[in-house]
Amino acid sequence: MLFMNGLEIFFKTLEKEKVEFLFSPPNSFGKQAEDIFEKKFSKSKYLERIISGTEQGASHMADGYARVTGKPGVVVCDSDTSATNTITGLQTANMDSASLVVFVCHFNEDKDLTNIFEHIDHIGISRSCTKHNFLVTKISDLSRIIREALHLSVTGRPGTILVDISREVLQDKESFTFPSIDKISGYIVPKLAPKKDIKKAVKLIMEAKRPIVFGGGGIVISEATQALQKFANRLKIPVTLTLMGLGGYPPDDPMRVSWIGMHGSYFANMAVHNSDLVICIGARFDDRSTGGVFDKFAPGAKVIHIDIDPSTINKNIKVHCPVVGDAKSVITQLDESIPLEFKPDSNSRTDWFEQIKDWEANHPTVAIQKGKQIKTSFAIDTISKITKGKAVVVTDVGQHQMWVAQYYQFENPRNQVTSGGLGTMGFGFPAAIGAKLGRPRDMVLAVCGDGSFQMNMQEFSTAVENNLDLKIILINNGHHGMVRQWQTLFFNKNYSCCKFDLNPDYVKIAQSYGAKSFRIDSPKQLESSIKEGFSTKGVVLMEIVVDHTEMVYPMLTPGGTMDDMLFSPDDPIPDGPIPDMS
Ligand SMILES: Cc1ncc(C[n+]2csc(CCOP(=O)(O)OP(=O)(O)O)c2C)c(N)n1
Ligand SMILES: [Mg+2]
Repeated sequence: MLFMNGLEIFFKTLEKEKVEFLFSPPNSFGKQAEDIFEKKFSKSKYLERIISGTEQGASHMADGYARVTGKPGVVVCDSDTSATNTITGLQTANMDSASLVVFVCHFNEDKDLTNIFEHIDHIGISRSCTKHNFLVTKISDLSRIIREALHLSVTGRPGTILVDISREVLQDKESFTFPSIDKISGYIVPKLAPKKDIKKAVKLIMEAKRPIVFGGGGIVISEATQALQKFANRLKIPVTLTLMGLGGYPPDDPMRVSWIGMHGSYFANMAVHNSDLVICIGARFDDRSTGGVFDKFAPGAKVIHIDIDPSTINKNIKVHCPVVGDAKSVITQLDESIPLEFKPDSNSRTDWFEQIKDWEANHPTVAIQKGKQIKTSFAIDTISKITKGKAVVVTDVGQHQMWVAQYYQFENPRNQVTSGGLGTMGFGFPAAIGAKLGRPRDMVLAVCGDGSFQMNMQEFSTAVENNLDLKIILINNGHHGMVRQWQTLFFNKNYSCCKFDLNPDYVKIAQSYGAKSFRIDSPKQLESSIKEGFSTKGVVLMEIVVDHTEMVYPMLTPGGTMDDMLFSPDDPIPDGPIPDMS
């Protein structure tokens, strides 16, 4: 029998689970764990340590890795402020159903329940930003709990897990086993939906004249793209996507109808609003994708809601037909349950598609470059064309994020990485580092706002030290552009605190970390300069100086419904309370 101490069991279990990377800041293991790691695991083909600048950075890196690979991203940190710094990362990942596992190890003296210096209740703090959390107080539980944590993070609706491991456990000795975790008590992952729900959904689908699929991140997570293409093309059902669903359905498929939401396309929002059947798959009807006026959502439509997580159903929107199950399995069940000879009524479908085309013709989504200053929309459109929509694009939060969603034509699932649920500024750069580590052969771009970038730009050291071939597009509008947009539209142009009086020299900052960098400020040179940056090896920052007055349109009118959009500053703003921007 092989006796090991808890520290060894900890690393050994992660190694046997084939965890590729351990994300953590420097010195986070403490002396004894460093020694064990160095002696026994530093040559492992797994467990490569990625040293970040901060724990928040580490958690976004692990999150980015998880989103582009579908595997759990792992952070290891000490039990002090190291752990509290991961909370933003945990909530960011959890709101977007990303698989992040944070191991809080009491590497040094035990601060548990003693109320001494640096004592923290990790379980209490992390409860609301995790899918589940564990406190490990017995060494005999350690290996099993690690395995369960990793398993829980990627199964069902993926999410975040925090595991708090006491000092005693890490010091104790025990025989090492790699316990099986076939069943976790009380944890059921639905796959197939009950037949009666499928039957009800099938009836609604066969009767519908103006159906639409409202596809969310669940399509990407369950790898349902092909099943959905087959289903939608056969039954002639248009497919629109939420922000988190982008990449989940190809842009050139004949059924695709752009994307929906606050800055989604007019015609996609109109199609949802005027449909008679919304088939929501793996989305949660949040206010950014629906406008937030839940009682007036698609007023003439019945709603089928397919989701693996029953708690999302009937939360915001009253649903006529709930279907709990895995998106890909349920789409296949529906497809197989609709008789092969069934054909949707061709007149009503032709009218429906023509109507959507008319709406598109009224307000198409096109990027126009006018004037001497670069428009961000045009820059993103140019990048989409250069990369043919095939790059992994990781964004920060703000106007640039919305222009990426509008103009980057994501061809493939798991290629769009963005903080949709929490809107975490500072997410983009570290998440792009994790994404590049997870997908080393693919082109990875970080598209960052200048405000967001300043929140985590210390992570340059990780990108450069790991020789990543990572391209950073820094959109410099000298402002918190999204804040400025809201102040322009809704706060009488009271431009308070949105302009950077001191915007640093990003080219010099990048160079001081050993990255390559240059500035682009002329529309004429935009394309050639970006191509040059893309063909330069290593970490390359391209700072694009843009017109700070450009605004993201269209935009759902705050407090309005999905058919009520603004297209220019001249459009009248309705009276009434303005919802929160962030
Ligand atoms: C950590 C954090 N703080 C504040 C906000 C509120 N907020 C949302 S967008 C935004 C401005 C973003 O500025 P920038 O990164 O420069 O992007 P831009 O809008 O200019 O493209 C702010 C302050 C947030 N989402 N996250
Ligand atoms: Mg900005």
